[in-house]
Amino acid sequence: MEEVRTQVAIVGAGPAGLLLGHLLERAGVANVVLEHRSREYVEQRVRAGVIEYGVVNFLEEVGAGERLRREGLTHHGVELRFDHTTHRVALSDLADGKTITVYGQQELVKDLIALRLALGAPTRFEHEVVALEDLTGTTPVVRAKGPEGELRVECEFVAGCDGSFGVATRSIPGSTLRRHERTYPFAWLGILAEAAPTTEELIYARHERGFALYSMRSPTVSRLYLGVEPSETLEAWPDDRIWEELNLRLATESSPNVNEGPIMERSITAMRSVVCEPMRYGRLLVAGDAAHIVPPTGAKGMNLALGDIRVLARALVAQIREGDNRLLEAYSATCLERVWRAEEFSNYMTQMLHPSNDDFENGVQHARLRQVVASREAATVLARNYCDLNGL
Ligand code: RFL
Ligand code: PHB
Repeated sequence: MEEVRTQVAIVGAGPAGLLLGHLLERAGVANVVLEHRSREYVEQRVRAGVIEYGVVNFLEEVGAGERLRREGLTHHGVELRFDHTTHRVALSDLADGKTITVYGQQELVKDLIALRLALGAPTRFEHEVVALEDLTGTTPVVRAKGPEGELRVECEFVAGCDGSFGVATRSIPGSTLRRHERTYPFAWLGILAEAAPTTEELIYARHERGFALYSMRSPTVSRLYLGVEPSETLEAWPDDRIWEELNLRLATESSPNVNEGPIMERSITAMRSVVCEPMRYGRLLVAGDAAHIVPPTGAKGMNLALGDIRVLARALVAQIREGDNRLLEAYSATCLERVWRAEEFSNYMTQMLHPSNDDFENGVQHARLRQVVASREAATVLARNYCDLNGL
């Protein structure tokens, strides 16, 4: 068995774990990243696409935003489509000039891995963490299984950045952990297609047949989603059916069709809201999807994860380098305040845009949508939350 000592053991090389590793490296705090999957796998995993204004600025400030600034697509508005009519929400006008940036999550993951490898920071891909031990003692231990056998990491702190199915939150005793959860009666079927985006801005559509979202990754790649039943399978959705449904749900009189092209990637994701409290247990700190999940309708998941890391990196550096524990003591409460705001916004967007079987609910959805397009105050709240909820 191989044995390693470090100051912070980071479980997971998603956006959260990689950004934490980067910030700790910059501050001279020794750390090891342990990732279950291969480098190729995490660099290809297609997920989020929208990065908030403050998060983009923060990434740039810490030296991780160079390609993001160059290749990311800056958007000043989004469209809300319902009752076969499209309404533009002028995000920048309503949110003090702020914008959002469309940039694939896996591109940010590639950038952070490249920075890490350039600094020679220890990164163990294909190492599955199987146990976290002595979390309430002074020297916690992380045990992992890798291609060459077992690895034992002794550290001062463990950062659980291992996503929603990881080992970190499961290591918090049930008597300490409170889990708040809601499951929605729909899922998203997402595709990535080699097709030039039909529009310049994202379109969130509420149609009687279900939800649809038009997004993109580059001038030649479109990213689209359909709201489907949670029990749906990809086998039931051949390419023709996907395009037909997207066209039906997104059509307006002035733009009746979306650009079609070969589908490069497809998946179905269930929609859930989850908050785990507290986000700390002894010397274990959890961040990102490991601690909370939002339905993707508000585009908040990755932004929240990166927001947690900004708080966590400062707290760990203050504790380890200066012996100051105040930020670490406040870590969970500081994050949860922002997490619940993101949960509220994601829930609001989800409930407003996915038609229901319940007619009362549909009436409420219409009232909400009409309020957003008719009231500058309502649109301002949406725009501010959409562009910069994390306010980094
Ligand atoms: P991740 O990205 O899941 O990374 C966790 C990593 O931990 C590894 N791991 C382990 N490693 C070692 N040992 C173990 N035992 C391990 N168990 C797990 C995993 O392999 C993985 O590499 O979590 P992180 O870093 O917290 O990042 C969170 C984001 O990935 C997530 O919130 C977003 O993708 C959510 N999301 C969106 N967020 C946005 O901000 N904007 C969006 O536009 C947006 N769109 C989306 C989304 C998520 C989606 N899906 C697929 C859930 C659209 C979709 C469809
Ligand atoms: C995406 O581009 O993948 C995307 C955009 C907006 C969302 C969710 C996902 O709300």
